[in-house]
Amino acid sequence: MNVKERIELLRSQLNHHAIKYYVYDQPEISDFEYDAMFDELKKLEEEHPEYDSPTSPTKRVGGMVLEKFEKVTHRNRMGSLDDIFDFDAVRDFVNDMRSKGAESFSVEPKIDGLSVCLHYENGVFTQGATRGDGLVGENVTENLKTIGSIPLHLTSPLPLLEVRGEVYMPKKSFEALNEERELTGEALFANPRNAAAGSLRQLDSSITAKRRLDIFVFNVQEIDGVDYATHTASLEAMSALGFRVIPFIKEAHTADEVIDHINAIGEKRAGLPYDIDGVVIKVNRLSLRPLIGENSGRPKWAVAYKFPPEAKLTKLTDITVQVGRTGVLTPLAVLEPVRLAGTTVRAATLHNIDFIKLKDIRIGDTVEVSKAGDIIPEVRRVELSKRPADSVPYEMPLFCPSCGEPVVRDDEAAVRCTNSSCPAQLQRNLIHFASRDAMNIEGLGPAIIALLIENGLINDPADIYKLRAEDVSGLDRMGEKSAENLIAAIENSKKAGLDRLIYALGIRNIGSKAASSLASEYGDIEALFTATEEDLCGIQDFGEIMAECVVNYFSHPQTRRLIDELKAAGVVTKYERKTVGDKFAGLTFVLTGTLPTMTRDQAEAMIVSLGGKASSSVSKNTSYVLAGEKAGSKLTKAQSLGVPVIDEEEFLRMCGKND
Ligand code: 0OX
Repeated sequence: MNVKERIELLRSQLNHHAIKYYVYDQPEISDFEYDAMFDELKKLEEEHPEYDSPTSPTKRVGGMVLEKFEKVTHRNRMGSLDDIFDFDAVRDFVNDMRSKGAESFSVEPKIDGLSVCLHYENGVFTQGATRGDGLVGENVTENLKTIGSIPLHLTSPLPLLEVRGEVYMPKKSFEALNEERELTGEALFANPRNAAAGSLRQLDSSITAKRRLDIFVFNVQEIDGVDYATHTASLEAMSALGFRVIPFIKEAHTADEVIDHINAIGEKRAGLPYDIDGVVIKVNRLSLRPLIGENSGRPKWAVAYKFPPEAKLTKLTDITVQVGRTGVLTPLAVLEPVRLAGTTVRAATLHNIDFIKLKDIRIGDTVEVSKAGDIIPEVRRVELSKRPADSVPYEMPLFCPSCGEPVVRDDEAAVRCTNSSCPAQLQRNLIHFASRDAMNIEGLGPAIIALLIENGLINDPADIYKLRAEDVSGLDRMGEKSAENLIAAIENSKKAGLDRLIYALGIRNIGSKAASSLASEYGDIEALFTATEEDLCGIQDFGEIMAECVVNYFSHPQTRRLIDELKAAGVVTKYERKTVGDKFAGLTFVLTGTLPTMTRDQAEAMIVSLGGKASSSVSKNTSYVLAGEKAGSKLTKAQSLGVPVIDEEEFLRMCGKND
């Protein structure tokens, strides 16, 4: 057997075993044997790049890094379903469909993930795309290849096949991923669906490969050369072709049978290793679909019955009040712990006093809690029959629970502590001021800030710049070295720049993007003291509320004092365009592939700092394409347009780093 034949044999055996393992859960060989075949194939492919194939099983580990996802116009519209919420609506749907000739229905779980379509030519997986708006989605082929249960080669070489399915993250993988992210300090995903969507939209497919996604196929979008009479028959055929097909699908003939199966699926729901949020009911006979038709992309021959959110009764033992950064007091229900949709719920937000009054929620009540969108716990209603006789309506505290100063009620439902030096507010303000996207003072986290406030060392952000190493080193758990490091970080933050400073001030409704716009438009913090709402509304993406918040903030005498003190401490309050030279003035660079020593951000920062521009697409106006390993289509385009292509070494020379 020659090398080419050996490679082909290994590929076809690995494809066969992947289907047995991932799709049918019936492995025929051990992991060890699979790995040995995989390693042999990988080695042969490395030695013989001439036999490379985009659908080799070795491509499943990812590694292709894209600049952005290409848009894909779907051959077949990826319609969305109308939702229904009760069994009367199920009966109406069944009766309506019967009047249009339907004699049977398929009933299947609705997987809570994201919809994709998979395109096969001559049995080979050629393209996979997200649903997008149903007409145009994104090409996520490389990422989909990392999902073991998506066959790269079908068991039969059909000329053309397009199927649709739901990509999801199993509950266990979701929990493990979030645990890992908690350890590394990354933001947690709210639910498995968001985690699956975030994972499938990674430009680096090796990240997707690590995320353990899976798929269930639930519809044949297009097929050449074969006709199936029913949806259930088409899915059986898809299973034989190597797809992992939606489970617990059942054919039902009457509304009662449909409802029985909805209930049966509902009973399985909590025990399933993945999330489902309802049941899809489809007219089973495929020839009826075009006759029944659709309503702007919503098929009339199918509906999604959505499960009611899980709700449980529990006792509300207390109402506590939190003071936010802007002084708003938020009431929080303290609950007797209760298991809900996979987690233990101990507290739920009560939003504001109007919410409490509307539902007449009282301490000691038994309340029904559910998870809104199955994520955030919410008090839905009070079980009045269980209300203690001596209960009294709840009133918000008249004094701030943190500083004891009187609170005021806004025209909105919000109750606010207006004491600008309230410790709870002050602490949150300072945490924000020092945070990474604001002044980025490394080492000045919540614990140290709390200590500094407790010890009377800081009362406002300007006090940070008055700290000396000896003040800090005396604090609990603070050695001399860490004190010095902290003072150095504080010193360094003075140069953070006007954009970060404005964001750090914590002006209501001004996020980091708005702060950047203010910095570049006004150039100097002083100019903001005289800016009018009218001027501010002229800034792109600025609305009246934002403008009002800025004017209001800069009209306070405390703001004047704070800014004067920050200036006196040497904090930069003028906008400095971050350039250190103009070598690259007028030049546009496009980056592609992975550079040997620099990250993309570093290279882009260097280009901008030397007065150049970094762009994402190659055109005849591109001055240079900076290409690294695995450079993609941009490199080809640069070559075809005659744009000079440089590598990292050349680039560093141009920057003046290598001479
Ligand atoms: C699901 C799911 C979604 C799409 C094509 C015909 C109607 N999330 O599990 N959609 C459909 O069917 C739609 N079926 C499903 N099982």
